[in-house]
Amino acid sequence: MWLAKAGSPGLQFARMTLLQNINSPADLRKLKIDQLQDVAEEIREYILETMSRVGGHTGASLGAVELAVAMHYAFDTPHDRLVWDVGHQAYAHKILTGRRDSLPTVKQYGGISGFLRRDESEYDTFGAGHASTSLSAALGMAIARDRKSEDHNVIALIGDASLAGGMAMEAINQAGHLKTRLIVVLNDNEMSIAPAVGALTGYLNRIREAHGYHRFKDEVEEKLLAIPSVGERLHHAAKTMKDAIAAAVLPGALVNELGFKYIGYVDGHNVKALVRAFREAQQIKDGPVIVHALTTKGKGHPAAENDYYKWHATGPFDLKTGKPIKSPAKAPTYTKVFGDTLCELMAKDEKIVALTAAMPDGTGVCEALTQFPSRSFDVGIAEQHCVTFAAGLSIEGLKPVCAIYSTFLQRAFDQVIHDVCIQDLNVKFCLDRGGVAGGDGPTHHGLLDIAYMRGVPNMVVMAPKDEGEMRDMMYTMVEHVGPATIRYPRGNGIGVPIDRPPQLLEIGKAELLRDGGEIAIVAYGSMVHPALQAAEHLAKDGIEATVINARFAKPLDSGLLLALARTKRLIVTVEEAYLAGGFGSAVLELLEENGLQDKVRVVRMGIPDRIVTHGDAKLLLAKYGLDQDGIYTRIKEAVEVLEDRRTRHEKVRA
Ligand SMILES: Cc1ncc(C[n+]2csc(CCOP(=O)(O)OP(=O)(O)O)c2C)c(N)n1
Repeated sequence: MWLAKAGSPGLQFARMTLLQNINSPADLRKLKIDQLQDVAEEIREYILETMSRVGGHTGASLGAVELAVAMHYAFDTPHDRLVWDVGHQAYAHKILTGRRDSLPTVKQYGGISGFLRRDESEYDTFGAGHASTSLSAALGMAIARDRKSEDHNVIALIGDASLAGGMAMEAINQAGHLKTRLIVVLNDNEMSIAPAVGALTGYLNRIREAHGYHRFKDEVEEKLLAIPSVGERLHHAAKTMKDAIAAAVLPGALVNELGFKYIGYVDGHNVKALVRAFREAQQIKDGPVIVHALTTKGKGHPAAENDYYKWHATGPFDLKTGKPIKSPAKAPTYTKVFGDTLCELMAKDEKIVALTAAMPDGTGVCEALTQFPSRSFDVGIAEQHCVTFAAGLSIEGLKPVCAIYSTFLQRAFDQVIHDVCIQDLNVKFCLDRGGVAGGDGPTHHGLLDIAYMRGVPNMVVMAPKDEGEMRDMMYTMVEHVGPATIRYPRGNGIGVPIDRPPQLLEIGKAELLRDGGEIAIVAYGSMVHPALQAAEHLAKDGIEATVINARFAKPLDSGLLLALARTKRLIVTVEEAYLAGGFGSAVLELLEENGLQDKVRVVRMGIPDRIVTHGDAKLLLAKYGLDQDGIYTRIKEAVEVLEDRRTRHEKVRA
């Protein structure tokens, strides 16, 4: 069968000769081992063809195709528990586990998730999206298995960059100590999203470089076995010696000293070799084992293999050339404005240091890494370390700027409190993807940062209304002494001029954008412009509204807000974040502290207490009323309630 795909610019068909009959891993296991490489090829073609139209984690998933095929073949999934780290590389796993035909819906509203979700499939044994969680979860499952006297395998698949994450290291420490039966599959492609960094990467590279040694020892073994009569004995002696050498030269401390057995390394694109290695791993019952597979990110597309950095994740692209298909952007992204402004500020102030935790492109720090290599650091997937490292830098008088996605900083909450704010250190946090992240979904939405940052003493918390104000805030942030946070959304700015030098803003001062009427809309960050548009729409209906750009969630502009509370009938707060503990909560707290909670009606607009799914960000925001129309409608409703009350009140008085 050939699956026809409408509108695809390059290859129009994905071959599905074998794949069409694989609706579950049980179907895969009915095939002969010799057919598996073909299955992998079909999957690869299908992923490429689909991603060229819808975009996704193309490079990462292309690199793990054979791993997925071999794991589902060698293990009895879902009885054997397969835990994927991050889950961005798991498209082949999705295809093999009943989601083949849904792949074109990946990351779209109502479609399948781009990561792993327990509610999506029984084969997604552990939900993921953030890195370095698989080993801890798998170890927990393995210990539970042992306690229940069950016998299934527990397998964690983890990338080389995620393995260097703190949690993974902590799990290795415990697994080696407990000697629990656990299989760790290391998907080693020498890459994070950017090239992997750190000492562990150097160590894995040394194992790769021992390739020559491996080949040599295999050849010697074969030759010894071929010698008649004494061959077996010589081979045994040599094997013992060889194992001793291997132990010393190859996997080294990580495995030998920490109690892991090591199988490897294996060509991660050779399904047969992988199946063999996994079967060998299943025989190891007395402790944890690492199967070290070498893979190539983007495997199977020349453009992706040549530039696997850019191909980690892609939008739609031309299948033949690999060139991205993009609609021209009207304005630069917030990420780009951040990266450029950071460099501008770094050029003027030598104390500024730029930090990213494995997201140089995603955060825009790549520019600083190029222009100021001695003052810029990619610390790897290590948000907690990043924050405390920044704390150390600031103690010695530097001004570290941590550029971290809002969702990933969640992991370093204690470091923000304990290592930065309690000591009132001069560390700056720039939170990209503050708000609804779109297709990446629940694990990637940045909806909590207002709450988690404003709750910590000493922290200044702000959000710009557009990319121009973002530049002002960045300047204000580096001039301010003490911890400060800026959050900004994913995607493009709104197209305001950004060529004037950034201005210093007064900390805790809001901006009055429109004045009049009995209603005040107090909007925060990305919601300011939709609020202004809603006010214009309301004005056409004869309803005047004051619009405030709050700028700061902490400290609040209490003078202005209290004045509004005394003079307006309705205050509407709007934010792209969870309502619980968010900006609107801060306004309510202020009113309560000043005894004004009954003076004015307050309506808070934001995200209610539920998990927000994946999908187009605009669509998701509209769903929660967080766009011009939603704000307009909510205010109209609130005004009607107020009018009703007023009429009733007047009737009673009459
Ligand atoms: C805590 C956390 N920080 C950052 C990220 C962003 N991220 C997604 S995949 C990835 C790279 C993972 O590299 P590796 O584990 O080697 O897998 P590969 O993509 O190379 O297959 C990063 C940094 C994340 N998902 N979670």
